[in-house]
Amino acid sequence: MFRQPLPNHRGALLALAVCFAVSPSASFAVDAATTVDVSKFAFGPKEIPISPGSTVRWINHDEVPHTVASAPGQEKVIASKAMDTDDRFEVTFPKEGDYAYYCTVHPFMTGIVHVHKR
Ligand SMILES: [Cu+2]
Repeated sequence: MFRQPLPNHRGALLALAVCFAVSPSASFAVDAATTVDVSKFAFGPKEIPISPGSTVRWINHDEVPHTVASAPGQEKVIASKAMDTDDRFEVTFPKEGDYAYYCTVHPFMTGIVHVHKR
């Protein structure tokens, strides 16, 4: 039958309220996705600084497919499929850290996402 999802939902709301109460200056940007252009076999900008909870959007402008993948040895936070021309791929980064990534088709293409509170 129909199960009420209320308790979980309530918990999430409470957690959100607590966040706001504890750090009123924290930025809860609403879809302020930072765009990285994949163009001429490079990520631009190569390094991007964002706040925790922000989203990065990669857009492939090249005529060849590229991927976006966490660098070897890194937690696999970033893992796109092959992106054709004009394809987009997004990742939201909830945790602080430096996320190095590369294109698995062209490993010389590298970039890094710096997720830090500011
Ligand atoms: Cu590539």
